[in-house]
Amino acid sequence: MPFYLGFDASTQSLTAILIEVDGGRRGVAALDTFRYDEELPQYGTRHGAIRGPEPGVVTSPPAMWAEALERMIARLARAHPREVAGLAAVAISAQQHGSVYLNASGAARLSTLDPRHPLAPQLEHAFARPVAPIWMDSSTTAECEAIARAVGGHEILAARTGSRAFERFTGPQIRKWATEAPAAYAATARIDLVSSFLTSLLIGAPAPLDPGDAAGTNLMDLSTRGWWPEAAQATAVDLATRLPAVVDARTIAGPVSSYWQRRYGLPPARVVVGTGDNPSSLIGTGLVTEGHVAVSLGTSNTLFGLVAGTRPTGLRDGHIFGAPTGGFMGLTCFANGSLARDHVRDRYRLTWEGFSDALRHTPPGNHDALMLPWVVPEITPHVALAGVHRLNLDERDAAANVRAVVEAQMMTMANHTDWMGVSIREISATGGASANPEILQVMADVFGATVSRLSTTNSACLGAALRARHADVVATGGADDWRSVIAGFVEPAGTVQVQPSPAAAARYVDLRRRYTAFEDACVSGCSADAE
Ligand code: ADP
Ligand code: XUL
Repeated sequence: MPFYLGFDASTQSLTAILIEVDGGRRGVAALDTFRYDEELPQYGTRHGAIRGPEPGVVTSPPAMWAEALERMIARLARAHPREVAGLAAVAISAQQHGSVYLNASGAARLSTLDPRHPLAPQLEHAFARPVAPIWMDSSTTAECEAIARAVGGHEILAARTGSRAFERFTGPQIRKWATEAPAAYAATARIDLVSSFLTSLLIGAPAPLDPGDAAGTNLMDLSTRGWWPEAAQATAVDLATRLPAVVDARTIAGPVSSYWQRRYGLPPARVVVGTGDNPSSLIGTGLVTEGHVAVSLGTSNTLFGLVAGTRPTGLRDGHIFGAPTGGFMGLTCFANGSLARDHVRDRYRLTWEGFSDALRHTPPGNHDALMLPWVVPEITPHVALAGVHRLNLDERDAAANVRAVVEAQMMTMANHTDWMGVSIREISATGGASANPEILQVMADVFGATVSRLSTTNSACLGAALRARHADVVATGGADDWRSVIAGFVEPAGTVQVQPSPAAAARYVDLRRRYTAFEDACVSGCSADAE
């Protein structure tokens, strides 16, 4: 009986899901997760990352991801030997934009890993840069401007690559490092994204990238789905030779390497090219046709869905990425997701139950009290300096602050995703906070849309397992049919639905305008009280 394995290496944790498909019988055979802070404390991360030393700099140790992958595989092999032995295919989903810098011996080491020894110590000298800047880094404003200038402006960059230059995108991150540490850059043989790094470890060879993750670099030409030479030149010397190839998202990168076969008894299962967590979530939320959107409430909040592939000009917000289904997806990302919700919960010493109570006992619209919850620098809208701003909101009123943070997140998401041109009537919710029905009620009311909570909160991980299944079917001569791949895993039957209240939805029409005015005022220099 074939089993398929998906991993999601997110900001704070690594999750694995094993699914089984036997004709019409489909199910989840295993689900396991662990948090980096708790299980690998020796790396010194907080919420999976390390901040500083300079303002805006946020990195993670790539060796931690490698060790996490090995520990997870060891756990799965121990707890589910039969399923692991029956593995047909595997795929990685990973946080987007983060970059891993391997030196020449590191790149060569991939194929000579010794199965008698653990992975991480064998990679000790593999990195030309010991840390990986991640999507939360906001330290590259100067590099964004330099790259945009060199290619003829942000609009030209956006038309080619799907995005204006963004601080967290890999191109600006590479440019900063190549400028600051030219010798170490010269000693870099290969620059991976997190997805291709982990896929390389699985196959024991340099792995390619898919157009979903590659589009998160400001370097990929959407029309050719290959690197755009002008952008590469504008970013760093001889960059193209250091980047993985971009291939179709259904490509089999290789078999599981002999390291995993010998050390943990894995079969030589097919490993599909990896992708970012958002493209992977597109599959895991079942968005294989246009017209629906999903909202992921994870460390970041994201709203995404399939789009026609063009991007209106003149916009600051949003991105176009390649979609795993072969077309394009639109996405808008908000940095202040669970960090902002956690901040408010902790500040008022609440449990999630208390947080939900506060939402239940406060009215939609919150008596016009507003909060801009920028606990960390914000991506959408662009805000370089973190700060929590309040309007008509008493800082001592815990319940009002809880409602304010959730309403703010939903209103800013609704306001900044008009550009996708999708009339939002139905939303699939995923990510850690989608487990909270009171939060989903605010989402339904603000968007005036039905919100479906999927049975899995980790759709990125499920999406990885489903991508593995899809690529395996195609590789063995089967039909390229996404609907049949997701059937039984992402079904309306397995969801909980939250309906908008018409009175509450009407309340937000006006409040969204006020929120925009408050947000605009603060983006251009806020005078309100900041925490
Ligand atoms: P990521 O994948 O980005 O690491 P997750 O999607 O796993 O993040 O979400 C983790 C977050 O989910 C936690 O930080 C927490 O804020 C949030 N979370 C978990 N349970 C609840 C709940 N009942 N209500 C609100 N938020 C929750
Ligand atoms: C998307 C983005 C985040 C990360 C982490 O552009 O930056 O969603 O992928 O989840």
